[in-house]
Amino acid sequence: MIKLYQFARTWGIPNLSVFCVKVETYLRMNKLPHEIVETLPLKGPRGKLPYLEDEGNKLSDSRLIVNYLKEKYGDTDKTLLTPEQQGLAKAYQRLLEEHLYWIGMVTRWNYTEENWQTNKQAIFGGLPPIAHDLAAATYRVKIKSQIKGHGIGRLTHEEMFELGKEDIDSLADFLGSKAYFMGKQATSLDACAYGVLVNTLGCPFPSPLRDHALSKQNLLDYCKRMQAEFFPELPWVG
Ligand SMILES: N[C@@H](CCC(=O)N[C@@H](CS)C(=O)NCC(=O)O)C(=O)O
Repeated sequence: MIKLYQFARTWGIPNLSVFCVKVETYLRMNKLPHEIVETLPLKGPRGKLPYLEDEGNKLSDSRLIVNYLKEKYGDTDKTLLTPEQQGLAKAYQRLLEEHLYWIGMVTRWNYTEENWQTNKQAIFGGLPPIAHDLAAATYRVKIKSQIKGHGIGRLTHEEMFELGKEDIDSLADFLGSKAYFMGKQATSLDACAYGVLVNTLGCPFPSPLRDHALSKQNLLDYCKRMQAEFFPELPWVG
């Protein structure tokens, strides 16, 4: 049985990590039986979550995990999408994971004190009190350095949110009135898009990015639809 290692569920959404949501959604979308193991990133092969075990194979990085699952259990994207559509879907995946994701990271780790406390409690709240503060402070230094290394952390918040709003506009325009990002059927891009969008729209992190995303009714409806379809046990909280 496939084992998916990820953060504990919180806030009424599948996961506080966009990459964990992506893999779990992909598994459910493709009806691949699996069990969930709750853990923290340090235990992962690359020090990050999610990671996955399957028949003696231990994989980390959601992109490589999805590639592995496609190769081993079948790739419905290939049957549903033309090569041109596959290229477009890949480009959107990169927008979501390599750009918009990082704006979400700043919003949680280095924006307002209120957001930081919410983030800290969700990730480290399960640890004993002394370990809790120490682990949170150590990780915060590490993530702030990642944010700076990426480059997004070198912009002002105002500049960064302007770029994030462009991403949201692009996603809202591209989705339009379609049921899923690539048309009438869900593809792996939806696993990824839902992961990022539910972590923007469905979480308690006030920001200009979330306000802008909430103003896009089609993105909000999409998130609610995806959650009802693939996580029916989690009623939308928002
Ligand atoms: N490219 C990786 C990114 C995974 C990732 O950054 N996971 C975060 C949680 S969202 C993590 O575990 N971070 C811990 C760290 O950087 O120390 C993937 O697609 O899986």
